[in-house]
Amino acid sequence: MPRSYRFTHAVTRAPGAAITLGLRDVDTGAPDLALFQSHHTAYIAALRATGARVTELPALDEFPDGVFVEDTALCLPEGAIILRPGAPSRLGEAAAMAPTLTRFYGQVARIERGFIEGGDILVTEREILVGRSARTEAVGIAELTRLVAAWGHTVRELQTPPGVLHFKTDCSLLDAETILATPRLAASGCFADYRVILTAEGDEAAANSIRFNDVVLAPAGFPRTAEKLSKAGYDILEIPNTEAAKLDGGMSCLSLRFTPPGRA
Ligand code: CIR
Repeated sequence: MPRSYRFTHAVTRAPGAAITLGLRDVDTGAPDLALFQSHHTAYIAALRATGARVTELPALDEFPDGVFVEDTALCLPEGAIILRPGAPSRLGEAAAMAPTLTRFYGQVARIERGFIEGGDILVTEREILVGRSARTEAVGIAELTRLVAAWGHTVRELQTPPGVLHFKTDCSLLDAETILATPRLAASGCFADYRVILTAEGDEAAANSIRFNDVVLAPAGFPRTAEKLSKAGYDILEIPNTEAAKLDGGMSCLSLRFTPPGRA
C-alpha cells in the first residue's frame, strides 16, 4: 500500500472572516469569504469521497492564513512533526495544530529551531524532498532531517524556484514514480529519478494538486493539464480554487493528509 498517497484521515480548518487579510505575493483583491467557504466545502466533500475521515477544525480569527493547515505540520506514518512557519504572522498556527495531531499520534515531535513550512515538503514513496525558500531555511531543514532519520526517512534538500512561494506550488506527487511539475521546476533536474508530467503552458497554477487514494484533486480552470492527467490514466476531481489562489494557496495547502499509527 503506497504510504505517500494512501491515507485514512485528513485535517482541515475552516476559512474565517480574517481570510481577507491573508498573505499574498501580488494583491489581486481580497478573497470573498462566502465563495471561499463554498470551495472549501467542495474540497472536503472530495476528500470524503476518496474515503478520508476528515476532521474539520474551526476558523482561527487571529490567524488570517489558518485555512492553509499544510504549513503547520508534517504527518508521516511513524509520527507527526509540528513545523515552524517562516512567515511571522503564521508561526502561532503550528502550536494551534498540536493538540489535534496529538490526539491521533499520541505524541508529536517539534521543530525547535529555524523555519520550515509544509508547502516546501514533498513526501514521495522513497524520500522527502524539501525546497529552500523564503519560508524554509537550512536550519529548519536540518532539524527535520534529524527527526525523520530516526524513522528511517531521508531528506533531499533542493531549491524552490525564486519568486515561487513553496516547493509544492510547482509540483505534486501523482503516484510512487510520477510527479506533476511546472516546466520551470522540472528544468532544475530535481526529478531526474522520477517520471514527470509537465503542466501545460500557462498552467503553472495547476501544479499544486494532490493525489489522495484513487483520485487527484486538481484546481478547476486548467483543462489542458487536466486532460494530460486523464490521458495518463489518473482520475481527476476538479475543485474551484479562485479564492485560495488570491492568497497563493492551492489543493495541498488546505489539508493535512495521513494515516494514524496502527491504522495502516
Ligand atoms: C501564505 O502566504 O502563507 C498563504 N497565503 C498561502 C499558503 C499556501 N500554503 C501552501 O502552499 N502550503
